[in-house]
Amino acid sequence: GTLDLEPLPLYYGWFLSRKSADLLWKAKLAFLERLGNLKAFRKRVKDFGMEETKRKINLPDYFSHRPNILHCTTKFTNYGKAPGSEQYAKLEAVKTSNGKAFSLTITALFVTPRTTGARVQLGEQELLLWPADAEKEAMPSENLPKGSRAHITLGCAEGVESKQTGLDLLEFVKFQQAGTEGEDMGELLDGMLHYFDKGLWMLSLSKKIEVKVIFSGFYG
Ligand code: ACK
Repeated sequence: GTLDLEPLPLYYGWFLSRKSADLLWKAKLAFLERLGNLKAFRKRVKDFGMEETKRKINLPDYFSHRPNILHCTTKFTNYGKAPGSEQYAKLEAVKTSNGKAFSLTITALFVTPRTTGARVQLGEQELLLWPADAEKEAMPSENLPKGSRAHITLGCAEGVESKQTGLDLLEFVKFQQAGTEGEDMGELLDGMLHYFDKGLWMLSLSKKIEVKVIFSGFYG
């Protein structure tokens, strides 16, 4: 018919399989436990609103808002109210990918005073589902690579919305684009820990984590 009554979802994204979500959750907990116990971290917690301490910092508690389902948002459509929603929903890639399985590559875990998340490296197939303006929308004055906002939110501090995780990731990307890799803090678990300014910590994984996901809309 002429009326398009199909409602748009709250957002589109890749949803982790139960097994992959468990795996990533464990990696996150191990990272937070180790980071919170690291002297270098305990000395640099001003931006987290804390005082330098000799005691272990409970980061899992600090990031008290935990997502129910682990996912990587591609497009926040807000039931069609967000700009560009209709166009996105009409993309050939979006229509044909609904319910399809993908594999996502996680290259790093990060912590900021606001959020903790996983950095996702998108391949060619995945980039077809990535909105052209995702990075520009977040940082209009920057020219950041397509897909550089891709992330999985793993936790937010009290009073912080999960949308912040992608914005925080772009803060790291901005540093890296400017040729700053951060201060080398040595090896931690299965990766190299780097400290950037203002409470930004990134663990670059030496062994990337592959997660199984399904692309679909989330209606809430
Ligand atoms: O953790 P996230 O990527 O951040 O997943 C959730 C999901 O959509 C449902 O809320 C993300 N989100 C919320 N608002 C926006 C927005 N304006 N732009 C991009 N992503 C958003 C949020």
